Amino acid sequence: MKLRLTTALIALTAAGAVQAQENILRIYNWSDYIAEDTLEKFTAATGIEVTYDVYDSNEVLEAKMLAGSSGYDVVVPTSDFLQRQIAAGVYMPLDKSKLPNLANMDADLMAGAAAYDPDNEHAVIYMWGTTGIGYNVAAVAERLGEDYEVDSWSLIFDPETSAKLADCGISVLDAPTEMIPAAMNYLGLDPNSSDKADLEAGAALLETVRPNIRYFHSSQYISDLANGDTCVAVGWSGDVFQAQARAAEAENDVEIAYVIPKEGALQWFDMMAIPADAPNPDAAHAFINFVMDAQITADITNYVWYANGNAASMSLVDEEITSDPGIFPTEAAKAGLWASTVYDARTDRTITRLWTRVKTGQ
Ligand code: SPD
Repeated sequence: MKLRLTTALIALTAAGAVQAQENILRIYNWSDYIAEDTLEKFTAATGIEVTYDVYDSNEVLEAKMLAGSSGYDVVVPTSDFLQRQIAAGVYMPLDKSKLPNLANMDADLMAGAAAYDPDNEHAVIYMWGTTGIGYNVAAVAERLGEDYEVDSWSLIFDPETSAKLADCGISVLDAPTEMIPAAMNYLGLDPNSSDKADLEAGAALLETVRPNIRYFHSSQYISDLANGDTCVAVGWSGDVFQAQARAAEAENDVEIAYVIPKEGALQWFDMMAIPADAPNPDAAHAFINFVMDAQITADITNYVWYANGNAASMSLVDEEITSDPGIFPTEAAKAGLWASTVYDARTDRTITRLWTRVKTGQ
């Protein structure tokens, strides 16, 4: 009798543990990419507790996804990485019957994202942005002259220009599939080219300006720009605006600006997706649907300064954000934006090798 009771107790405890587990949602998202109260509100609305980890590189996320059993329920790859991860069977198709807030999404932007994920079968736009240049207005003017117009990739890629800025600190993203195409574009080559000679030319240009670059990192530049510890960063639009906001809050006399260079820039979409082996796909769907609520998306945009793909949220986004051409590019700037290239495995290996050479000189 005693044994039976114990067995029943164990069974109950195990069921309880499973249930408790089912009420946890594990999210893996980019750093500095969510409003302060989003997760709290989600838990209040659904009773689902959240664990939240961050990364600052698609390569790091990809390694985890390809290894499998990540334990995450929602992840946020950029659309080009998403496409090849879908091909590798990393994500489950979304159950759209659980996503009524899909009706809030901007049809044109979702159609753009569908170029990487036909019919938006596996993912929904979280935020989108551009990869441009953040800079300290006074520090750059001091070195290049009050009349110097910051509107070109030459700030980084012209060795004479970047040499004049090296002392105040230039950082670039540790993102080879963004930096090498940006250099190719500056050279007048197609940034979407997978041609080895073109990629080598882009990498060679980066090697030329390497002595002027203080570091390669994809998140540290937010605080460094804001504190005046660096003066130029190749960065993601919203992150640079966060640096601007932090400097303004600190009242430290640092003015940060963001520019989409006149030669053009990468436009990217970060996408919410559910790993095929997610422990809690129901909670994952609930979270994705929650984020697509107009007010929740607007709150995130208002906090992280990134454009979103949610048409219904736009009237709730601060005018300061909707009217900023660095966040919502003008039609003229849009014409110069290029979309991310999806590289095959061989080209990807070439890029990785070139990037190691750019960073280490070997
Ligand atoms: N701090 C959030 C940064 C989000 C950047 N997304 C990556 C875009 C890659 N092209």
